[in-house]
Amino acid sequence: MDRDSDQRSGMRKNTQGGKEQSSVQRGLFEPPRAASLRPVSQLIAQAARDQIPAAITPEIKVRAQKPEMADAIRDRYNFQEKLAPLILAARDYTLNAELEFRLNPSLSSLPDIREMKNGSFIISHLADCIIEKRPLMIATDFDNDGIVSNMIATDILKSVGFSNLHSVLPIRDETGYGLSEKFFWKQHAIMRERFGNRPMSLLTADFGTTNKKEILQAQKEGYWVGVLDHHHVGDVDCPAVLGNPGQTGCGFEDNVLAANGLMLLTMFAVHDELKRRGAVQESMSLKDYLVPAAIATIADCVPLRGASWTIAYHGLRMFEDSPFPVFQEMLSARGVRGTPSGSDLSMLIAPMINAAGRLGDANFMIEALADRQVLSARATAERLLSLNKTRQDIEAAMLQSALQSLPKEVENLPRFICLMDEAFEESDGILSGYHKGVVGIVSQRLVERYLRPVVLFANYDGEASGSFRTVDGYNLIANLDKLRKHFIKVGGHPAAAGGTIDASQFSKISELLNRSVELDLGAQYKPPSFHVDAVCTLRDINPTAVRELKRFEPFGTDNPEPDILIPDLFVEKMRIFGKHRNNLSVTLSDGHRTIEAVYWRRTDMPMLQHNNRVHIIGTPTLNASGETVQFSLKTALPADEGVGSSKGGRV
Ligand SMILES: [Mn+2]
Repeated sequence: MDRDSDQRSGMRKNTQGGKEQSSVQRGLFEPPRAASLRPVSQLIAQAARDQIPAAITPEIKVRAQKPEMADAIRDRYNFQEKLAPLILAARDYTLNAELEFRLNPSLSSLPDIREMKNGSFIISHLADCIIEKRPLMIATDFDNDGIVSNMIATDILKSVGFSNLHSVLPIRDETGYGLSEKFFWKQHAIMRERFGNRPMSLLTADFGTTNKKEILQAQKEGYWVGVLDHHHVGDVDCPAVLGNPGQTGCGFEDNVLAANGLMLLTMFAVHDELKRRGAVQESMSLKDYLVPAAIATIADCVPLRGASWTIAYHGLRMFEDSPFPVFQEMLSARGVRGTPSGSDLSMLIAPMINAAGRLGDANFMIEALADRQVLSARATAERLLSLNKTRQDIEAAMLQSALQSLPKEVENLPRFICLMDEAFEESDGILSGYHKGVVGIVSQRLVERYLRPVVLFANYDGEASGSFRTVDGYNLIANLDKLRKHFIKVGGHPAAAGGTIDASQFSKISELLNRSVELDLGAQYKPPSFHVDAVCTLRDINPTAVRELKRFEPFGTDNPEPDILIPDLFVEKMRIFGKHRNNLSVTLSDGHRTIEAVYWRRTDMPMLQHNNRVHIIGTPTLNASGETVQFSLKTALPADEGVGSSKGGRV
């Protein structure tokens, strides 16, 4: 599962330089222009090109405000301004251990992986392998979580002098996702070539839970197989030594860790075990790996609580002390200097790491992320920047094409948006079709816009790979599990999943998916609720107040970005910016102060018209200098409209 993003660094350049002057002259509401593109279906007339259903506004609810608790939090934790304490109090934090853990999680609170079911078996087996120099293959997913899992394991095993190691990621276009049979046989041949007929081990991470057939095959070839995974277990019995907190009788750390966190704790424990057995002398610093682990943890959208929170919190704060310069170089390549924010990790760096596996062979990343040389790390960052740009171009073209293939009126949108197109193709600079490495991101964009579950399938020669995303209230993997027999394969998490179908079954499957949404969420469409943490004025949103929000960064699942409602502002100016002309910048005023708000990847907000009075909802952030407050806009409402409170009243 992963989350990807966009051109935030573009904001920093464009909002300060004179570069966007030209876009103002080109006209305000020019439709976003993707790289050259072609409609999904030739049946869609050119004239209808930009008639796409309007974005849906969620139902806005303001959380009950608790000013007294906010004051208590402010005093106890020395906040200067009231904004952060107000938000924490509205989120039901009180002066208890939960708040203490949110604001000061201790690294010593990280759990011992031996408490995980099969944790001790995996650790002692790996320690045996290393001491006896037995060949070991580590195979992980090609997304951020999988790449970082492999990088951590490989770097630590190298540091203890273990060389009988084959670290590998699948290549999407060659063997597809995960531990496929094709992938296993290919890697097995490499292992045989290198190590002959010696007994071998295979450790997978971020996949493996559902690969019963392939694991049995590997065991038949003499492998010991261990799996570190957090994907949905379902009712397939995994014949490997399974380290998956989601399995029956486990629940390790409340199942919040992504594969990279499981791998980090495992390798730390293996190192410990080697030391205990006298095989290594020096200690290992777990802290060295917290930066990549934090990025992959946030990118994988796991709940940011328990050990996931400890990793994400400390990784963000250790950024400048990382022994691996590539992360700093990636940030520089995106135009950001100095200490990153949590969203710099998720919106700028994580997509660059993901781009490699989306578009091709990401195997170079296992070593490139662990590179300790600045110059070569800089070259890696440049390479990833360029891959990410290509991914953005493909995404923009696919999104445009997907939008045009939807019914024109929002009332006619299906409850579960299911789209399929032919495999992605580029010829003479024209991008067409769906790229199977990018379908997930575009599904996510459609979820954000239409607030309902979405799947996009890319049809490669009759077999279509799909990526599912959803909204709160509709559990993907639970519902897909019930439709399992209609899929060639399917797996994932409650909020994101992947599946392969026979393309001829597409209509049937979309019908079944639509029916399952109606069963779950009712026959009538209701937009999901959006919770506002606090109602503030422009005066409350000063740089100190916004800086204090950083005390509970990074934001993500279970620790959402602070969402604030600022009532009654006038729209002063607007402009569209960005390479794909898909971001909208708005200057708003309360008559005394102004604020610049940015609507990322969207330009259609009918409320935002010159001189309109609006309530805005979104997240305040600081610009690069840290002195100016900007506002990342989620939505805007006409100022004469009241807003519901979480308790049912109006404010
Ligand atoms: Mn994962």
